[in-house]
Amino acid sequence: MSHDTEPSPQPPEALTGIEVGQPAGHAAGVAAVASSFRHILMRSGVVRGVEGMLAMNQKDGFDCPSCAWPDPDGHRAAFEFCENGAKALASETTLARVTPEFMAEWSVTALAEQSDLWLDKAGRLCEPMVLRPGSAHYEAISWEEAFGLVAEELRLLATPDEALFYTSGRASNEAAFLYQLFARVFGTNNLPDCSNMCHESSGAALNASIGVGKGTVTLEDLHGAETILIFGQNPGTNHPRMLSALQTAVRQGAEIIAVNTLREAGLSGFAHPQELGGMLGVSTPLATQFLQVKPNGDMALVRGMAKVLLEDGVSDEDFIWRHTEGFAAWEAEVKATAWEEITELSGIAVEAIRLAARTAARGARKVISCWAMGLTQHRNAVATIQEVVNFHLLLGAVGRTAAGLCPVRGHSNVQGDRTMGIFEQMPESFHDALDAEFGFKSPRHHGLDTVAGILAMHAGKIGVFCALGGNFLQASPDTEFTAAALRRTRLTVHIATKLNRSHLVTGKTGLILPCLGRSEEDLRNGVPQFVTVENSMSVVHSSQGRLRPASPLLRSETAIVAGLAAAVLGERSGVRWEELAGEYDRIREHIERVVPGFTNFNERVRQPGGFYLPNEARRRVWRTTNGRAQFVANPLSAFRPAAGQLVLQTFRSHDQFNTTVYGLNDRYRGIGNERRIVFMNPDDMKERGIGKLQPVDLTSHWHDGERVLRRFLAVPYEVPSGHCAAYYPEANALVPVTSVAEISNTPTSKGVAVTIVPSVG
Ligand SMILES: Nc1nc2c(c(=O)[nH]1)N[C@H]1C(S)=C(S)[C@@H](COP(=O)(O)OP(=O)(O)OC[C@H]3O[C@@H](n4cnc5c(=O)[nH]c(N)nc54)[C@H](O)[C@@H]3O)O[C@H]1N2
Ligand SMILES: Nc1nc2c(c(=O)[nH]1)N[C@H]1C(S)=C(S)[C@@H](COP(=O)(O)OP(=O)(O)OC[C@H]3O[C@@H](n4cnc5c(=O)[nH]c(N)nc54)[C@H](O)[C@@H]3O)O[C@H]1N2
Ligand SMILES: [Mo]
Repeated sequence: MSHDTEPSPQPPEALTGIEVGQPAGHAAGVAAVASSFRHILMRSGVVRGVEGMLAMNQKDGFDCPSCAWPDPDGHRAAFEFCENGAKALASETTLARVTPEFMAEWSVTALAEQSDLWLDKAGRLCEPMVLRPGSAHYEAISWEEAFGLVAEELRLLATPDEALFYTSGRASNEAAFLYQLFARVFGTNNLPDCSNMCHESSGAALNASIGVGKGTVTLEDLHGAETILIFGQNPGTNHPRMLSALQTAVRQGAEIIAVNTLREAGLSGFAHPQELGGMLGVSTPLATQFLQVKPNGDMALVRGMAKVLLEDGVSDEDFIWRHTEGFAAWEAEVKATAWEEITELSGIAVEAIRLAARTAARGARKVISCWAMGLTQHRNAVATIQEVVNFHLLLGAVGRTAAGLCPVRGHSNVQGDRTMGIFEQMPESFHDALDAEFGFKSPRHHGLDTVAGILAMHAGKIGVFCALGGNFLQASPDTEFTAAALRRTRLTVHIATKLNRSHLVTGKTGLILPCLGRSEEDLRNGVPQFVTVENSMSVVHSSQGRLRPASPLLRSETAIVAGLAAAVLGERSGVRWEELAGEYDRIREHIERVVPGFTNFNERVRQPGGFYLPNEARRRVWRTTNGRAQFVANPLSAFRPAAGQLVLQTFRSHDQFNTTVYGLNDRYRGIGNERRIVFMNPDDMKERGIGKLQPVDLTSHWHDGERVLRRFLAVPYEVPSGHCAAYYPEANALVPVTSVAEISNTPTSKGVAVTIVPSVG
């Protein structure tokens, strides 16, 4: 490494002055409205901010760059967004700029000493910039020279598999489709993505169980459900618009059962910020049953619920007979599981498990299960999700109106990117269609996912790392290890809107290629283009930015990918890259012929609101190996660390979008002005001689050694004894890179064994 001092991969350790109050009893209300406007007005200015807010999530506007929750099919409010969507928009439409002059002033080492919040506030990236070998500063570079540099480095590789092409889930369908095509024509399936760290476990579980890796319900289904189970999810913060859907369901008689290790505000109640009562703080109670599970106790809980129904003799025999396989083996497994084991692992009493199971089995058994990272980021995540599916199959609650499975996605287009082929192991049928369309032979051997990619970089096997969005360093586990891995490459390339820590920990050479954001107008040859995205419920719709770009030198993601591909592949491919990037309809014509479900794509996506992709499991057609939905009999498990250790989960505050930190508050949990904290059970604190707000050191334990984070503040909180929680990305350094979920290879960000002791000095 040629820089004088290596920039630190960690944010600085300074504490900022914590304020601790009471956790909130419900989400949203007028505080959410006030917070939305504060963020927008402070960062984007009045005109740009309000213009942006009026176009967001409208049928002719752009898709909110925050989460993947769907928009209503019918009527939409004038402001169809939430507090955190407003923060995402404010961050994108900020008036601050990161220019070459800014970079001349700030060395990479000096930038690395700033916090993630500071880096985001530095503003929008304005023109391509390069960090040359041995240089301490980024400097301007022309687009053509930048593309040439990437081409040169890629040509130097011994094999195409020495390149890694990462994608974050905000990329549009069009950009993602071109990007995977570029990687595959180049000759590799090394297409890791953020999904590898997110809902990969859901995809793996659902594919094996019901033959499709996506959810099976629509917003209408949710409105009509009788029972909604919400596992391991904090919708008040991460999917605020889900709360309006839950409110509608509750008003129509649904009962909500929340399963979480913490009593999150958004699960308890919701004051709709766009209703008068809500503004005044009148909240609709949401969950009527709150099951505070032990960390990773969900599989035991769901098994218990199934055991209750089997003991009650409740099942949908006809459905099981016609549609499923494996029932007998699973039934035997459930019956053989002792109640003591179930209550011990779940931490929930038999009576509460009975009530939950019988609630789900009442009425017409219109049951929907929603889940997010509290299930997917554990060692046995795939088995846990399959137990949820088993429970639904028992009740015949899949592929029926108002019943089904609902993995709630994170990034606004993470599901679409996968549909477009961003995956290191796409099925044979996709490759065949791609090859036929473009007249080449795509590589068939599987590529590297995120964790495998980090290990390969660390072993010196990767020369070029390229990222379409995201913040790979801060999103990945094991921050120090991942930093060392990135530094072993020759070139790191980031197509990005905002400066982040991944841009400061580079290969020998580092490149930043700045792109347009969702909210901005994308003119190609003078004609405004739109892109498309797919939400969490498989609706594909258009997204068209309206605002003036942050800088005239920005290019769209699609144009940048095409530019890279043209420079790298030139005559080698028959693909007319520049022509495709000149008119996105042409890209969509290719998508239509390669990806199932996109017939008449250009026409249908121009219909207001877009269209639903076909989902065969919804129609009870099962694309599994034997054409039936599978009961999968996994042995019961739960992650239990050694004596004296606690299970740490790393989660989001209310003031962040993944690695982008908008502020230092976590309003619903009563935290002000600090992120370096660990939420602990008061008894666990007492046992360790730790007082309120005392600085503590956290050590994670793994077979390859220990990882330590110093000087976090201990906050007493209502977490089950044996559990604790700290914020992502600050705590990522504790997550061992090889601690992953079985099958899905997802880092176990919600299940890390730690010890906590008072800091000395
Ligand atoms: N504003 C905002 N919106 C976002 C994001 C953001 O950062 N900010 N991120 C987006 C992305 S990419 C994603 S994937 C989603 C993430 O959405 P969430 O999954 O809601 O995100 P987390 O903050 O990781 O919250 C995990 C929840 O699971 C609970 N939990 C932890 N362990 C367990 C367990 O073992 N069992 C159970 N039952 N519960 C457990 C935690 O207490 C917490 O409530 O949100 C998306 N939307
Ligand atoms: N410990 C721990 N680690 C986790 C998680 C956890 O719960 N705990 N969650 C995991 C999850 S669920 C996910 S999804 C990943 C997220 O991983 P990533 O998707 O890699 O991370 P983000 O923070 O969403 O990426 C933010 C960056 O994206 C860029 N960006 C923003 N908008 C755009 C755009 O429109 N185009 C382009 N090209 N770039 C843009 C900006 O430069 C910004 O800094 O992190 C994972 N990591
Ligand atoms: Mo995610």
